[in-house]
Amino acid sequence: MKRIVFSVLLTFSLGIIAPLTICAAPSPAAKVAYQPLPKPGEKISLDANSYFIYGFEKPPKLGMAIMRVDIFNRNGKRDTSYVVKGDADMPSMRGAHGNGEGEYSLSAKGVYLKPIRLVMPGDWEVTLIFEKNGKVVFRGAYLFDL
Ligand SMILES: [Cu+2]
Repeated sequence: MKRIVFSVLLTFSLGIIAPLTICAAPSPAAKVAYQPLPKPGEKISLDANSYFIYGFEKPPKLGMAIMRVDIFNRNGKRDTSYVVKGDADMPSMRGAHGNGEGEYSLSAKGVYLKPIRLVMPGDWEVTLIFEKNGKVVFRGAYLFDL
């Protein structure tokens, strides 16, 4: 008799707890919004004072590719005061190839660079996150087919 009561209680409490847990978790879509980026090579406004240009160093193919970001002030001078981060993943298999929001390294010439592993042909998304003084000022996503 005790066992039956226990299992009834267990079923009851699981039924209550499970939906609460699901509701408490934020949905991935609501987390952050990425602005769709125009095609590589175009000037994209970052904030009132600066813009950036992004693109692969060479046309991307399977394997390693280098993503490059150049940031300039409105007066045309290179701006290296930002922190650039980002990931690369396949939207159709979200999470399968992502490596987290890795930081771009700044070259001696002031170019932001990051190696990106393109391990499969198909749809890809490269995200770019720009931070200034510890705050995110821009999030963009570049979608392309490999
Ligand atoms: Cu894949």
